[in-house]
Amino acid sequence: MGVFAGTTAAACVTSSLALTPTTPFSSNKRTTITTSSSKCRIRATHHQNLTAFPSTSHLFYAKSLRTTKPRIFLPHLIASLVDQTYIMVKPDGVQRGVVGDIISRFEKKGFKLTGLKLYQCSKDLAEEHYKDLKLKSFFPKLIDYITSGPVVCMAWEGVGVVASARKLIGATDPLQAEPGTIRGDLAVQTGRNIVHGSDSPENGKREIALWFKEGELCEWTPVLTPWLRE
Ligand code: IDP
Ligand code: MG
Repeated sequence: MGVFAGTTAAACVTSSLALTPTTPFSSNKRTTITTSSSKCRIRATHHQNLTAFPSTSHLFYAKSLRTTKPRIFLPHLIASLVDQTYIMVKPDGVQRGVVGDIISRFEKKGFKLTGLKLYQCSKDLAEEHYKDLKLKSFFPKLIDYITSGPVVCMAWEGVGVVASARKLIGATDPLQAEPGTIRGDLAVQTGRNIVHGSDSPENGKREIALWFKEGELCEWTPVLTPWLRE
């Protein structure tokens, strides 16, 4: 019984430690642990030490526990810094089976996916999307390439997402793209560079509006948000 209770208490302490990265549980002298049969109850005078965040976290800062001046948290200012970008896996990326890899890189980075679809685009849509390149000699071939098979259309959201996505994608010419970037890792030629990313926040908005219909985008709050931004 004693061994069992001790083991249970240790397990509870261990799990509390795992949730307390900045404030070690063992350093809180006013914390008491009581065990009864197979159940373990932990009572702490400073409950914040049992949470996943330090006690002064602006996210989980209980009014009754305030001892110091709270930090200023202005979510509307963060919201005004949030950009959207249009990312598209081109037909060669779909054919080569790297869609999952490409999506995964943006997910792992910490951006928020707000729109996703497999889509066979028309010539008109491809020409509108690339209208700035209309006078380039490669334009007809580019339109043939983009309309040669389905593409994967994505809308991603986040602070600095436009510039960061361009870095994740790498240079237009895959042979110039740094290893570690999508084009640097997965492609060898400009005419088959497997992915598109908007080049400015304005174009991000324009391209998302061009490729997605109303109702195809989702507003949601990832549960990982507090683990990505303080
Ligand atoms: P980006 O995709 O890196 O933004 P842009 O200059 O906007 O590059 O060109 C759009 C796309 O047009 C490129 O991703 C590529 O697919 C194609 N492209 C650009 N330059 C050439 C070229 O010299 N030959 C063939 N295709 C090109
Ligand atoms: Mg471009």
